[in-house]
Amino acid sequence: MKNRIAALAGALAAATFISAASNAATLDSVRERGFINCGVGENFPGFFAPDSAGKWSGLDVDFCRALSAAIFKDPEKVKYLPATPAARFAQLQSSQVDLLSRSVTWNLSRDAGLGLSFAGVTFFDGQGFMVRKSLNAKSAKDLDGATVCTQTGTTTELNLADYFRANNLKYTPVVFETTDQVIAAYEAQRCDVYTTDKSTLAARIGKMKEPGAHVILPETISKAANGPVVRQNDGQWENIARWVLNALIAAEELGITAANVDQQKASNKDPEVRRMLGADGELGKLLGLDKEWAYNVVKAVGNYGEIYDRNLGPKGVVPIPRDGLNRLWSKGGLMFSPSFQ
Ligand SMILES: N[C@@H](CCC(=O)N[C@@H](CS)C(=O)NCC(=O)O)C(=O)O
Repeated sequence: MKNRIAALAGALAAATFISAASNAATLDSVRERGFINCGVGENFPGFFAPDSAGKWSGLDVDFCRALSAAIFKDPEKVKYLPATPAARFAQLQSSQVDLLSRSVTWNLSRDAGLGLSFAGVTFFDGQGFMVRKSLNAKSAKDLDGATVCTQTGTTTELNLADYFRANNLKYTPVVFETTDQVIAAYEAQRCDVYTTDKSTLAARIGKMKEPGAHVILPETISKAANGPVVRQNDGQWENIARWVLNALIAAEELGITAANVDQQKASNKDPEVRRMLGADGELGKLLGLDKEWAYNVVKAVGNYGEIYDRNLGPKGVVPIPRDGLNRLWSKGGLMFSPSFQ
């Protein structure tokens, strides 16, 4: 506990120092450098993972590719820098990366306590529990007295404590720094339960040594709004990240895809589409970008729905049905973009 308080105090001190010391124009340094430093995690297929040639892909990776297209007209001007969940905020605060795009859950203490700003939500998730079937647990309420493996520096750890406390259940946490360590410990039966965001559980269950021996319990114990995060000291960069995400969502709402964006730009008469794609007006200027920034985003990576399908759709590496909060607002979900006016 003492260590954790010291770590939080350190992080807060670092954040204060950064806000006071610089009003960094991140866009300028990114342009000068010629690429974005995108903070990701080590390996989370469907969201961020390198292949054997070191090429990164995933939903969170596609967000950095979209940002790169908005700035450089090229989605590949990105360097991916992995860090563990415990190390990621210091990585951003100390400017080793320009943003984190890697399943970071938005909460008050991160938003207001670490000198950071969340640009929006790329994936709505929630925490769950995986157990061996032989444990015979049908519900999280059956886990009284369990040992639970989880990852340090995460909201997972905090939600776990909250849930067991709220339900008057006892547990013993077994905590590791990386996902691979957590899974190895769970597979070696050092704990009864593996807990993290349900998307990760879904991604991992099929890759266990004996996939059929495990089950994900029905409860979802948290609201995890995960999205890109930037430092709080640079409003322009924050706006760019926010509006690149909005452009991805708005493009899906408006039926604009990578395949039809040229035709939409040339012939769609809808004033919002024309402003967004740079056929009319100068919205890009307000972000420090050129007229065609959003056109370049959609042309390079597609809209939010296309990104979702590529990574998490039936043919993606980790199929996660898009049947809940991650749908567009018009289809009963929470994905919504303010207007391009
Ligand atoms: N979303 C939670 C959990 C984050 C988390 O545990 N992320 C895992 C995957 S869900 C991760 O980054 N794993 C890759 C790694 O260990 O580098 C948070 O923001 O605290």
